[in-house]
Amino acid sequence: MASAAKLTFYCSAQEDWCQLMANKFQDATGIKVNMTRKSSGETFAQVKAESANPKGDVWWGGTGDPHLQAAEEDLTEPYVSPMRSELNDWAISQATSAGDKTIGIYSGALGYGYNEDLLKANNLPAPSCWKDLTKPEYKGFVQMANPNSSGTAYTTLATMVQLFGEDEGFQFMKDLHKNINQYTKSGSAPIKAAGRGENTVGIVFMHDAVKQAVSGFPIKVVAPCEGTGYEIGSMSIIKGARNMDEAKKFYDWALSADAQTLALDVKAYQVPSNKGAKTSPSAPDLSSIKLIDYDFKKYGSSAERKRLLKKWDDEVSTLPQ
Ligand code: S7P
Repeated sequence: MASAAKLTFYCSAQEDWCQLMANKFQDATGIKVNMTRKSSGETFAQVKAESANPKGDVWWGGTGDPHLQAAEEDLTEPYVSPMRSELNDWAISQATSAGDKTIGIYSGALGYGYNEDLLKANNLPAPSCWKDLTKPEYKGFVQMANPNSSGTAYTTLATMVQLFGEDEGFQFMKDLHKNINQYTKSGSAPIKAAGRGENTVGIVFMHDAVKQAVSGFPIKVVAPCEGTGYEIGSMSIIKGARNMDEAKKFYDWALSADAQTLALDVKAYQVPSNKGAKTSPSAPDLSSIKLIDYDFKKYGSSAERKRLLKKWDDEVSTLPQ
């Protein structure tokens, strides 16, 4: 008797979005989905650790840099989906730069958000630039994730190096470190904590801050004055996937306009890669934000990602606060 079709789905977007994608794909195809949610850097580490005996089939969501690193390290499988003609150019560039081993599924700008009530209660001025967050009055009021586990935080580190240059970018991270109250595992945790009133400023993707604001929390979203980096959230099929046909079915479905429009059901306000997918009026308008020309090829390369993370571990995380 043939066993039922199944898919092991590694997901690095928000938990509620991961769950929705798993359920809707299962409903649409009858393929039984087993989903695990982990942050981008953590999923990369898992895929690498399992490479001799792969357990996952498809990795959906999370920042593009670790997906590019996985492609370079030959941990993922090339695939050209028939859905590609429906996608924006930036999503296809992500694929072609990685030998078709990954593809863009959404895009979003980095920034931060703050809890307006807590800011007022602590007599703090409203920050509007990256450098504001290094001022002494914000000591203990800022939270970000650890760049080793989190794609959001690695994007932050790579953004500072590109925006200010390596020396000044690392100096920024060191100055910021003095004000950090906690490095979380997950990238969006700092703004969820701010929404709950347990933290004041969270360095996150702007869409993650918007989600808190539209959910009714007193969160103000900031596009920093100096300019900022952005992500191309990506998807990859894991090399040696045990359920390769199902992985390709999921991949094609996840690139469709209907599947990408599901994001709105969970207030995920990234820019979708399918040109026909719906966007929300609440979504940050990327064309009005000062974006750097983020070098995905360089900062998603294995050598550069490893180098920057080691330097952050050695020179920033070990400093006293
Ligand atoms: O789905 C929201 C989002 O911010 O989560 C992804 C993020 O990388 C996952 O969290 P980590 O920072 O912990 O890796 C982003 O790709 C995405 O936009």
